[in-house]
Order: sequence, then structure tokens, then C-alpha cells
Amino acid sequence: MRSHQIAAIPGDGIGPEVLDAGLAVIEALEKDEGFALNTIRFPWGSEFYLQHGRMVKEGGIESLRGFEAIYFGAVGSKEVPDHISVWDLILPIRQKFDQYVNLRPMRLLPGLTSPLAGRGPKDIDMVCVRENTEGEYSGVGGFVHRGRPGELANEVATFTRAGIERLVQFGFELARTRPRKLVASATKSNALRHSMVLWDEVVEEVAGRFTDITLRRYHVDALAARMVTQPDTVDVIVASNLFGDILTDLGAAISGSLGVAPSGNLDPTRKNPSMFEPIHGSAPDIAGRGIANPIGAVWAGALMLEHLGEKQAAARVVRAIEKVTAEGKVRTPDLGGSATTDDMTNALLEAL
Ligand code: GGG
Repeated sequence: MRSHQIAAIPGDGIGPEVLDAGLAVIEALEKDEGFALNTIRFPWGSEFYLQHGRMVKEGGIESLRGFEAIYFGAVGSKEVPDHISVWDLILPIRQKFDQYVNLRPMRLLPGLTSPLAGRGPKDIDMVCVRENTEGEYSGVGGFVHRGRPGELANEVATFTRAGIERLVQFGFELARTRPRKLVASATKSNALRHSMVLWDEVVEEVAGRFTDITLRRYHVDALAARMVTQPDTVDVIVASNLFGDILTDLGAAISGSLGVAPSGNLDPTRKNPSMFEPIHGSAPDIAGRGIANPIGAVWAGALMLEHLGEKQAAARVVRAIEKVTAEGKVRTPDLGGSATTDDMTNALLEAL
């Protein structure tokens, strides 16, 4: 029996509800597939902050180092400013463990309806390779003259050649495994004349090493429009932290719902644990009502299984998701139905 050490951080809002669903689906496969998750839960998040004045206990993030993977729910609540909760929990984990790739598949699952008229699963099948440790979310910047009339704030987008290169390299390698062999680079080098000029230069250099892959360069605004008007022409996207964050919400929306989209925060070198989470946030408006769609978290669980080397189990989870969406009998409210989180979880367990 193969054993995997997992840190589960359910977090805020609907995070615990969808993470429980994801763990139930994975655990249902354990015996059959010959592995066991040894999962330790960490109660970190906004409630922890209200009790202790911090989102994570002192030394807590470092204590995750010994785990093979981190399975994360969501962060954000009305009680804690978002820039504190995000910068005390999720972004430090990504930076500390050098999870420089944020892998975000955006795929219209069978049976789901895209808001784009006439588009089906063959048209919407993209994956974003989002830079995850630097760029616009480097955390560099500050306030001057705080609270005074001349108050000033700056946020310094920080790009390194090495950071761009390793990210783009991952994107091209991924494109090699996909049938269309296309990479779209999200740039904005007409207006961002330093950082995005470096981005473009490094992308061109990396592209030169992948003559079997076609590179297309788009300004990010044009790429956003193309994802709506011609999604079938977009395959692998390489993007900076902020651009990738925005494009993937768009990609999830055209795939039917933010509730179904997964992500993996990867350290491809495997020196540090990688982290898997749905891309959606804590959705305080529906938290506690038992109606959150667990598919994003379950699919993120499949990405985690794949990362752990449990490829057959991962494929079974994805097939179960596809079966349930294709059948169309169980739909949570984000997909236009009235099913609960438990209904969807049970349908996925049944499909397994
Ligand atoms: N499960 C993802 C989550 O809680 N996201 C909150 C958020 O806004 N994160 C910022 C980011 O993904 O960069």
C-alpha cells in the first residue's frame, strides 16, 4: 500500500465544504487503487486570524515542508481584509515553496453549457500556465505619507529572466503533450515597456528551442477577446501572475462555471510540496448553505493524485466528473440546477 502525506487546509467560506467532498472522492479510491492518504488538517484561515491575530500559526507554513502535497480550499472572509488573508496564507505558501507554475485547465466538460453560443467541448479546451511567484504579485511596494493628503502607494511588478524562462519552458513542454501544439503568450509590451519587453524576449528565446510548437503572441486584452470569439484557436497560454489570474476566471466562466475549475500550484523540481485548490474563492454569499459546486475541488484533487503518481486514480476521478456532467441529472445552482454539494459528491462517488 502506497502512503501519501497530505496537508489539508480547508480555509474559509465554502473551502471546507468543497475540500471535504474532494477528500471523500479520493478516499473512495484508496483501497481499490492501493494507496492511502495520510491527511493532517490545519485549521488556518480567517477564523484562526480572529482568534490569534494571524492566518497561520507561527512557523506553520514552514511546517508544511515535510508533506508531499497541500490540498487547499479557499481564502477570504468579510471579517479580514482580503489583502491580509491572501498575503498571510496563500501567496506565502506559493512563494516559500517556489510553486512557480500555477496550472489551470479550462475545459468545457461534456454536458455543460458555455455562455458562448454554439460552442461545445471541442471548442473550449485550454490550459493556462500562470507565473505564480513573482510579477505583479511579488509583494514589492509600499505606502508613503499614509493617511495624509499626499498619500501614495506603489506596487512594483518584478520580473526576472530566470523566473520567466522556467515558466515559459514548462508551458512549451506542456504544449508538446497536447494535440494542437500551440502556445499563446499573454503580453502587453506596447504599454509595459520594461517588464513585458523582457517577457517577450525570453518567450522568443524559449520558443526557439521548440521548433515543433507554434508560438502566437497576443496583447492580453486581445487574447481575452479571442478566448470569447475564437476559443478553439487557443491551447496553452503562458501568462504573468496577474494576467493569468484574470484570463483563467474568464476561461472558467466560458467553461460553464467558476465552480468547476481546478488548479495546481506546482514546484516542478519537486524540491518542495505542491499545492492543489479550486480556482474559486470562499464565496461568503453561499458559505454554509451546502450548495457549493465541489467539482473544482474534486478536479484539483485529481491533479494532486496525478502529481503523487496515482495516475490511474486521477484518470478515474476525471472520468467520474465527465460522466456526471454528461448525464446532466445533478446540477448545483452555479450550473443552473438545485442540487446540493452532497448530491453532487454522491453522484461522483456513484460514478466512480
Ligand atoms: N481557492 C482559491 C482562492 O481562495 N483564491 C482566492 C484568491 O483570490 N487568490 C488569489 C490568487 O489565486 O492569486
